Amino acid sequence: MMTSRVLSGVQPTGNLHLGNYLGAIKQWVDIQGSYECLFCIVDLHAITVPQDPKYLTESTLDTAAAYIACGIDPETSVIFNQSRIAGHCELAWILGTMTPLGWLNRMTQFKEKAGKHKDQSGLGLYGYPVLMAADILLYHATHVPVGEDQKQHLELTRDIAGAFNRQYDREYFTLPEPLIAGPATRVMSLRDGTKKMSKSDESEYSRIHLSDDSDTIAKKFKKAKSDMHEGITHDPDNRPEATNLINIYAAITGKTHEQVCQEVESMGFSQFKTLLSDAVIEHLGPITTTYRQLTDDKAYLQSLLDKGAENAAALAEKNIKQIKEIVGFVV
Ligand code: AQP
Repeated sequence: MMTSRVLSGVQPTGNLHLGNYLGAIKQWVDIQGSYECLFCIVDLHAITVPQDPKYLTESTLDTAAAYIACGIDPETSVIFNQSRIAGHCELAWILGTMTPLGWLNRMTQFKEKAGKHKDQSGLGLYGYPVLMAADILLYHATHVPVGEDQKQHLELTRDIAGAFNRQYDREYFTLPEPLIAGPATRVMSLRDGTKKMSKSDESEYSRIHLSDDSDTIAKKFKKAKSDMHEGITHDPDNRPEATNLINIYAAITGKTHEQVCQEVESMGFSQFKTLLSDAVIEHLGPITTTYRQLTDDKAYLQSLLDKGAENAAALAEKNIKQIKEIVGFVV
């Protein structure tokens, strides 16, 4: 029987936020007992926009700490950083040769990140989705838990896997399934309910960091954008900010949207924000404490990534050899 294997990752581009946690890492924790799991720190993706080398190193170790603090068990899941495994780049090149430019031109993340400066953007940023396809296919992952923003890249991964299978006339790659679950698959900025919460937003008040202390979390929710409507209702089209706060509250408390809506419909924003920030502080408290302890122990984090790279390499090397043989390379 084929192994059900999960691969997912986060870029070490700064402090992780509530969107990374609710959209991705919390889902990883929930499913880690049901799949063979590989959780990657995607440093090759991170350098598709310029990074300070010292900060990248620190951020990579901190991301490993965050994974464990959130509840990933390093004894049963493989935690590693992408650049240690040469197969990611090797497979990305092979897959790039069968990815039509038309497919890449449709990718909204590139359009958003490159903005008006498309011609000045690097080839790496443009080819980001091909590298992501390689990350997943290198390990023959069957399931990929991600936030809603990565759905389009996952669809492209399936298309690229299909292109490889057609080109070499065999069902070599299984098409991976996205796992986009929970009530907060797309957490929005606290300053603008129509914009994704992200590490690169200029405003610190747009996001809650996993390392924020209680006072900071309370302050950020207090300043979160609200609207002029009565009560609190889930209405994505007309009330993006209220809807976002409801989604966060549901995901943090494990309640359904319906339960939350009943609980908060007659509240004003101020009362609801206090309820929400108390719930988030209580949930994140133990995560933040463990995270701070772990980030102080660089030697442990380094040894964890060494062991993870060894385990990931065992799988990757076997698979990339097979792939090269299919392509016709002398190995
Ligand atoms: N706002 C979000 N809501 C739900 N899930 C999210 N993810 C990211 N943001 C949200 C999920 O987290 C995983 C890692 O994504 P990433 O490393 O690309 O995180 P990011 O914060 O989007 O990174 P950046 O560099 O800050 O990106 P931009 O340039 O958008 O600002 C993925 O599973 C993602 O779905």
